[in-house]
Order: sequence, then C-alpha cells, then structure tokens
Amino acid sequence: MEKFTIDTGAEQVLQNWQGPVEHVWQRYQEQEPQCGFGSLGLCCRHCGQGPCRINPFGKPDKGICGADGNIMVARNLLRQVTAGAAAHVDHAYETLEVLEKALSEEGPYKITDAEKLKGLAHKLGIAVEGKDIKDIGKELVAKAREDFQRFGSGELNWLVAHAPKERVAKWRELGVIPRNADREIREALHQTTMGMDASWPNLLLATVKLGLVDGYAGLKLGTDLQDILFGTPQPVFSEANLGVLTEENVNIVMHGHIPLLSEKIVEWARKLTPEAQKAGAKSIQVSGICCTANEILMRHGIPLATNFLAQELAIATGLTDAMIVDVQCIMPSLASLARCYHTVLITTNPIVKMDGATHLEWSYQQADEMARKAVELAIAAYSKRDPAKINATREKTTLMVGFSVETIISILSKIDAQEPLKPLVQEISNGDIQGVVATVGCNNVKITHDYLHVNLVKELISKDVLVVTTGCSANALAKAGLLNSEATEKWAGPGLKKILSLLGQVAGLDKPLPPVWHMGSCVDNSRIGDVLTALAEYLGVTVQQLPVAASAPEHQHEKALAIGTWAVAMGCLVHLGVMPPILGGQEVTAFLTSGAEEVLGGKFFVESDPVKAATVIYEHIQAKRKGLGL
Ligand code: BF8
Ligand code: SF4
Repeated sequence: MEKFTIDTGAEQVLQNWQGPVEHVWQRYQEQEPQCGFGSLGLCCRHCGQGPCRINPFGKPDKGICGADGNIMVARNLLRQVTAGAAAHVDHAYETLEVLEKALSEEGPYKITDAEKLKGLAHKLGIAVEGKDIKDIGKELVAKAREDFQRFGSGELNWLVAHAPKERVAKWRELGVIPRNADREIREALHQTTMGMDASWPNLLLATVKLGLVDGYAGLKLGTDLQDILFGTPQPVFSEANLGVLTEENVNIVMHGHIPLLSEKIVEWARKLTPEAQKAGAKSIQVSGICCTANEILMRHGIPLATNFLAQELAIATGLTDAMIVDVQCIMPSLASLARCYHTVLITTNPIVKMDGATHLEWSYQQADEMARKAVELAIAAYSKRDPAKINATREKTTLMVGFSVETIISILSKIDAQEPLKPLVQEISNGDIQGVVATVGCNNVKITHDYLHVNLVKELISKDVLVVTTGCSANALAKAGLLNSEATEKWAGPGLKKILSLLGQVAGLDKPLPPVWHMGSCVDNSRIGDVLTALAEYLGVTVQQLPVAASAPEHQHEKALAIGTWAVAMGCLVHLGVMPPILGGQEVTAFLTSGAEEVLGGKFFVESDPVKAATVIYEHIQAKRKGLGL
C-alpha cells in the first residue's frame, strides 16, 4: 500500500504521530504476511482436535473430522454472519427495552415521533384509531418482543410486514424465514459445531436466514425504534473531519453505535456549557466517530470527527478531552493510546470494558446522572491538556444529511403530492438518473483509508448514478466533500446535476441537493431496504429487476457480511472491495459470486479497483434498465 489514507485531516495528524504507541497501519505491517489459510477460510478451531488447516493445492485436503474446504468455508461464513446479526439484534433489543420502559414509566427517555409509531403499528396490523399513543406503543413492543420470543413455527413480524411480498414468498419457498432472532442465532452456532451440518448448500441457506435476521430483527427493528424514540431524521447541515476538534473547546468524542447514550451526552453537553466556560473553554464541542456519529449528526447536526480507521487519530490530535464509547468497532488500542494523552476514555457498556479506561455504566434510570458525570470528566480533563502534544488539523468539510425515507418522500411530494415516487421513477426512466447505488460499511486497513469509497462514488455520480450511503462509507464521503451541493456542481454527471438542482429548489435550498444522500448509520441500511421495497412495489417489479446495486468497498466487520447477505437475499448485486475468507471453498465461492443470482436474485462480486468496480456496477445497471425496457 503506497498511502495509508486519502483523508487530508487524518494524513496531517498521522504525519506528526508521536509514539510510543503504534497506530493501526503499523500494527497491520507487523501482521504481514497474513496467514494464507485464514485468508482463504481454510482453518477450523471448532473442536479440540484442531486447529485444522486445509492445503488448497494438495494434502491435507480435509480436517481431522473429514470436513473439506467447502464445508469449512461455509461453516466459518455462517458463524461470521451470525456474529454480525447478533451485534445488530442486540443493539435493536437494547433499544426495545428502552422503548418499553419509556412507555410505562416516567424516566429519562420519551417518544419523539408518535407519527412514526402509528404508521408502524398500522403496518404491523395493530388498530390505531382512537387509541392512546402509549397503548399503541405497548402493542408494538409486544409485536417486537414476539420476534425474539416466538417458539415453534412462525415468522418474524418485522419481516412479513416490511419485506416485498414477492421476497417473502421466495424466502418461504426456500425455508429461510427466521422464526425468532435469538433462536436462529443459537441454531446457527449449534449447526456449525463439530459433527453437525456437513452440507455446504444447507449451511449457505442458513447463512441467508441469518442475513434476514440481521435485516429485519436487527437493522429494520433498530432503525424503527430509534426513530420513534429520538425522531426521524430531517435535513440538517454540519461539518466533518478532525478539524472539528479545536483548541478553544472542550472536546467530547462519541464513538460506537447505539444512540441511547449519545443522545444524553448531547443534552448534557448543552446543559453544562457554562461549566466548561468557567474552566476557560469557549464551549463544549461534541463530535462523533463511526455510527454513533451518524446518529447524532442526522438528528442534531453534531459534527463528524472521523470514521473507523482513523479513530485513534482523534486522540492523537491531543484535543480529545473525553472519548465516550458504547459498543462495536471500538479498537482495543484506544486504552493504551489514551494513556499517552490527557484523554479520559469512558466505557459505558457491561460488555465493553478496557483496562485503564473509566467505566461509567449506562442504565435506563441513571442515564442522566451518568451523562452528566461523563461531561464533567471531560471538562476536568480539558485543563490537563498538554500543549506539547497538540497535533491538530484544520481540515473539515461541510455537509447536508438527514435523507430518511420520510425526508426523500417529503421533498418528492413537493413535485407530486399524490404519487411522490413518480418524479423519481420518471427521472430514472428518462435516464437523468441511470440508477441508484448504496455504498455502505467500514474502512479496512487492507485498503488505503477512504480511497475506494470516494473514488468509486466519484465514478458513479459522474455517470449519473445517484448514490445513497450509510455507516463509515457515509463518513468517508462526508470528509471527501461529497455530501454537499458543491459536490453536485463538481462531480455529478449532467442528468444527475439537472434533477438535483430541481430537487434543491423544491426543497427550499437555492442550491442543488448533494449527489450522495446520507441515510444514516449501519442499522439504517434498513432505510435503503425501504426505498428498494417501495420502488419495486410502486413499479410492480422485483428488487432484482431494478437498476440498483450495493457496495461495501472497505468492509471489515462481521456486521457488514450480515448486511451484504441480506442485500443479496433482497435481490441486489453486492460489490465488496476486500475478499472475504471464502476462496478455499470453490463451490461456495462459485455460488456466492454466480449461482446465488438464480436462487436469490442477487450475488456478490469482489473488486478492489474503483474504476473497474464502477464499470461492473454500471453495466449491471444498464442490463437492468434494458430488462425494464428503458
Ligand atoms: O456499524 S461501517 S466500521 S462503525 S461496522 Fe463499524 Fe463498519 Fe463503521 Fe458502524 Ni458499520
Ligand atoms: Fe478439525 Fe473438524 Fe475439529 Fe474443525 S471440527 S477443528 S476441521 S476436527
């Protein structure tokens, strides 16, 4: 790799990296060359006779128990997708518990979007007319609980209510509709233990089932309940990159995923601003990393500090007074790094602790108290900053975010109030918009930080492809200046520019909408699923027939594999920029990259060159347009 990052803010901080602790790129170099068996998916530690490794070019060609490459790879993949789904489902479950409490007791959380709650209840078959909102909410919570507690047969309520009808029928035919999220996660772990499933097609079907657990009991459920509690995102403007950390403010960086905590920190940072001023600061600047950044960005305009791969660099600016983390994507390295600075690292979840960090546990009743304490710790740390260690950057960009489905519909309905999807469909039909691509997912140290996200998207928008984005992809594109009106002027193709200018006008801006629409965090990939479902149903076609695709250019997390599996099951072409550990199973690889299309409508392809990846995606879009007679 020639360069670590294309992010100019990250690069500046990295240039003045002050040891003695290593950063993620240095640790990566120490790992090289990475294990070939692991890279191919050909190692197994599922029982005490192992670890077993398979030689792709000869002997041994089986593990001690007789498992061959396809079985090993399929078992490993199912475990990865299960772990990813477990992360999202646990996230959704925590939110569900808070919603349940918020409906029945006085406490720190309240319902913000009653309309969303009613709309969802209606979709789930709950009568809403003349009922108290809290009663509707309780019935909705009961429906959500069923998706974790249903024993015996039955199907996920959230899936049946929200997935395209044609997909539900297909998944039923394949026998992959989950019964309850927890049961499927348990069963997948059982299925992959020693001496269990030795049929790779059966293991892949289970993988699809876990992808659906992720899509509906993780992503969709999580997004829906978060919107009810904290509000459905609306257009908001803000800034991105490490330049949002400035010397004059107390800087609190939120990192993680579930907005339960970050919402409270935002609230308490406002309340305690006078305390920060007494300590000599101008104000308190909350900013975010990873998906929690997306959550507070799109609901409150809180600026984005950076994304996954540059998380250490936020501390290395010497300006982060407190970094408050909850769950997922938090590098264990942060603890030793924070010790080299004045930064207080605060862990808040019982399953994410770090030696050397301050643990302030979040709980429903203590949420306010805990958030107040965390902000106070940040203010106290501010006065301990070491000027010699300040390594700041001024790099930052402007952005517009908040493209929830509701926002998109509300903008489009200014053109056609009766049929808001019609103008979008017309623009796709006449070719001003060739198609829609979602770029999602992480950074991965194997790819120059942000490089593939940014260059793939620039290619696509120049070809009149509208891009929607979530997660660390959204963060990468934000930092590269792709989420503002100027990006439309600079990089969008002529058709896309025309329609974005019109939409900008009807939205009341005197500028075009950005060419990349920020739809939220990784759980908010459900919003992209909702758009696809709505478009397919409006046109009376399948998702597979739409001129759309998805891409996780720099994925690293097991969650991304779970999301990708769901997208393939929806019928999407899914691009990955990094090869997952599957090549050791030749038949498994052939299925995932080709055969899946016949069975599921979607498939994966892997390409690490942005221009080549954009070409494959564009050709796919053209083929789908042709299929629709466009
Ligand atoms: O859930 S994109 S690196 S932060 S896993 Fe993690 Fe990947 Fe970022 Fe968000 Ni999603
Ligand atoms: Fe080896 Fe089979 Fe045990 Fe895996 S399950 S470690 S392949 S013997």
